[in-house]
Amino acid sequence: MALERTLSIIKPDAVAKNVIGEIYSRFEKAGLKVVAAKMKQLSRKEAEGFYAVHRERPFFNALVEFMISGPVMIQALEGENAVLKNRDLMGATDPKKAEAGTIRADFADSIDANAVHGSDAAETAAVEIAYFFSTTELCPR
Ligand code: RTP
Ligand code: MG
Repeated sequence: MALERTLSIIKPDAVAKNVIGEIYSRFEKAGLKVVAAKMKQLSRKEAEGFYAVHRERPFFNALVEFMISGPVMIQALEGENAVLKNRDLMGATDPKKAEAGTIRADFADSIDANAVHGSDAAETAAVEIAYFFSTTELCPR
């Protein structure tokens, strides 16, 4: 088992629903620790840069518009197998397909407004954490 870090974003829909605490509680119950956090209104440039891998996808513009539609809560989480653990807590991208009891099943309304982001691999997690947090903003390992 590896102690890992992953990047999580509570998206504008979930922030607007006032469920930051409920989502943090799920991280805590699963043994994931918050090692950095900030609330932020993303600029268009920041959102486009963050989701740059999806630039050519048909949903890119809608995704960026949604991500800048209100403030987001961004956190780096640490724990055993943090990347996969967080993806399990999140559930499937489309909340209609998300397993009962997952964050997306419980709080998301659609594939566009789907409550949370989570890194999909350890390598992308490192890039995504560095995208939002400087080393001095992260708890030391
Ligand atoms: P995320 O990156 O936000 O954690 O979501 P994910 O890994 O579950 O899904 P990904 O394939 O990375 O897609 C990023 C976000 O784009 C939107 N999307 N829309 N309409 C569509 O077919 C579609 N596919 C993806 C979703 O909001 C997804 O979270
Ligand atoms: Mg993704």
